[in-house]
Amino acid sequence: MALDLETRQQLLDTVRRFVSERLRPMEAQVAEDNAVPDSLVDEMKALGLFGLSIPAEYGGLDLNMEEECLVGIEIGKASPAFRSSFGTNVGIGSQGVVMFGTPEQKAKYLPGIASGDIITSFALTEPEAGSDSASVQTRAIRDGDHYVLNGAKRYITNAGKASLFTVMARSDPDKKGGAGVSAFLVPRDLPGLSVGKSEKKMGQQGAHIHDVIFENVRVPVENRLGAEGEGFKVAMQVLDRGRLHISGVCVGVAERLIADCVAYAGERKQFGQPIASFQMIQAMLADSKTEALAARALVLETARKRDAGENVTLEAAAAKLFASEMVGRVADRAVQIFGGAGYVADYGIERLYRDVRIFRIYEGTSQIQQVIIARETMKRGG
Ligand code: COS
Repeated sequence: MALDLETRQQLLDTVRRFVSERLRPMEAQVAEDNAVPDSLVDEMKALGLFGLSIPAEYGGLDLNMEEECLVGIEIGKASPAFRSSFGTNVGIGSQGVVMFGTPEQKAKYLPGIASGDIITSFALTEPEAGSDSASVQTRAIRDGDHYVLNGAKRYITNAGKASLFTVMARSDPDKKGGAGVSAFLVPRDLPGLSVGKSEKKMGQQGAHIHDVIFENVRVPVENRLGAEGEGFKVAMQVLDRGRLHISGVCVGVAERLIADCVAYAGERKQFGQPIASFQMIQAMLADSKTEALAARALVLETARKRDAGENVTLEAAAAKLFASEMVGRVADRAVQIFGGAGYVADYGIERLYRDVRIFRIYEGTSQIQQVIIARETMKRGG
């Protein structure tokens, strides 16, 4: 159920204050240390950020998609590494349980996910199954009242801290593609599950991705999420939703970069005047602002459609495609407007330029979004 407008405003004001007073001053330090301090994570927990999307009966804030995207926009104004601390709990790590979990699974896991006591990860990608995610090779062989999991997952966000994984694995080797895949809730402490090192990345230092290895991990049948063979559809519906959330974050980063550019262009003087007075700088600002406004409108309109019960597979893919490409262009223009200062580390612009690059890749590359948009458009007849 939607929040009343006053409560919504209060929530957004609180998040805005948290971003400007607590997160932004820590950005450079977090990037340097490649770690978000536990004390800040505790503050995020206290604000309810881990439970934005979890129903109220399980202790979450129960936001609808529009509200979640609005929070995502505000959070996007701080380094995206911060969001990653709670991003899997709000999105791909929890929504399988919210949408497809049994009452027992929900009661067991959602309260801990909402409070942040349980950190979650979504384990779909494998070395040989990236964009072609239906071809997962991790096996789940039924053995009495267990499934035995064997295989390896790659680039799994928050795996280092996760205590609960949503794992897509092939339960029927005779079925090709998504049809043979099931989803499982796999607690980290099951014997045979191990997590690899944190990968060195281009950006978003402070957020971590790891391999996850399964060697004869015995998962109780009651931990299967959805019916056997339905795991790929679980993953796709979780991603439909996740893509919308990410799009909101892209809008937030873009709005922040535009504000940073306006401030800098007003101060920086060349040829005896602030560079903001030059039309070529203004043109870059105008393009960035126009594109950010368009992305904001697309994201929020799609979120409202989803809240109204419409299928938004196409629109969520379009929002992800447009918003992630848009923030890449905005970040590129920001480096240009800042000039040399955009290229050196002190101003943080080059850091954001690197940080936003992953938005065009994870939760489905731009090219996969194009595939989805084209297919759905043809399915709908236009
Ligand atoms: N919602 C519900 N069901 C969906 C769905 C969705 N969004 N997308 C696909 N499905 C269903 C299809 O309807 C189909 O069901 P039937 O077999 O009953 O007809 C089944 O799933 C297989 O779908 P499809 O034939 O479209 O699978 P493909 O392998 O051709 O393509 C893409 C699927 C490419 C769209 C998918 O693999 C994908 O999104 N890849 C990117 C993965 C990704 O985002 N990875 C990031 C890692 S997670 S951070």
